[in-house]
Amino acid sequence: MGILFTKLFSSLFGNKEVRILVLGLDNAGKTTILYRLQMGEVVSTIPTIGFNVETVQYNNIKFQIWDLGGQTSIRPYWRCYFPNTQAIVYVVDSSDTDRLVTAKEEFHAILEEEELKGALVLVFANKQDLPSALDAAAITEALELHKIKNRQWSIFKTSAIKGEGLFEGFDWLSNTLKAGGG
Ligand SMILES: Nc1nc2c(ncn2[C@@H]2O[C@H](COP(=O)(O)OP(=O)(O)OP(=O)(O)O)[C@@H](O)[C@H]2O)c(=O)[nH]1
Ligand SMILES: [Mg+2]
Repeated sequence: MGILFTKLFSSLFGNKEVRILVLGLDNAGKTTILYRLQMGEVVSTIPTIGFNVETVQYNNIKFQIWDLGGQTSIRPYWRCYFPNTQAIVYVVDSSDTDRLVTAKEEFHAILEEEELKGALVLVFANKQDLPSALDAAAITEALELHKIKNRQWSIFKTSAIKGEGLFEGFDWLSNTLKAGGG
């Protein structure tokens, strides 16, 4: 009864809690994004071995954000974090054209995972401040986003360094979650 009441209470007053995973190749900007969202500033990062986790309150939703290391040798451990995930934020370095095929392959492998079947997908085409960055249409094509079936997804251009695009992405995520997705 107590738990039921608490759940009812928090759904009425919007304290929804959502677990999200931030995935993507190493150097994509995942940790920079996490701390930009949490603290509103750019922190200097080192490659993540393992994970960082922070809670960010946004739009009446408490996002528990898991930022996982993206190096080749660490990627196999991503799956340990898959259960109970409502949304995936997939971060791409839009200037790293040499590795877009790898980014696409890892992305589609994630989409195949049974445990992530119900998760919403938000793609961040990051590092838009760099002159060599591909735009959202090019990243959409490179990642073959239009092949996604039976799942809500969206892509946003971001610059974690400048703090651009991140909240637009989280607006989409919170609106889609509130509308019953994920
Ligand atoms: N120019 C530019 N650089 C960025 C941006 N976002 C991140 N970076 C830089 O890219 C480098 C890698 O950023 P991280 O956030 O550590 O990358 P990561 O995805 O967490 O990498 P792993 O932890 O190894 O998986 C750092 O030097 C960041 O400052 C961006 O929007 N623009
Ligand atoms: Mg990192």
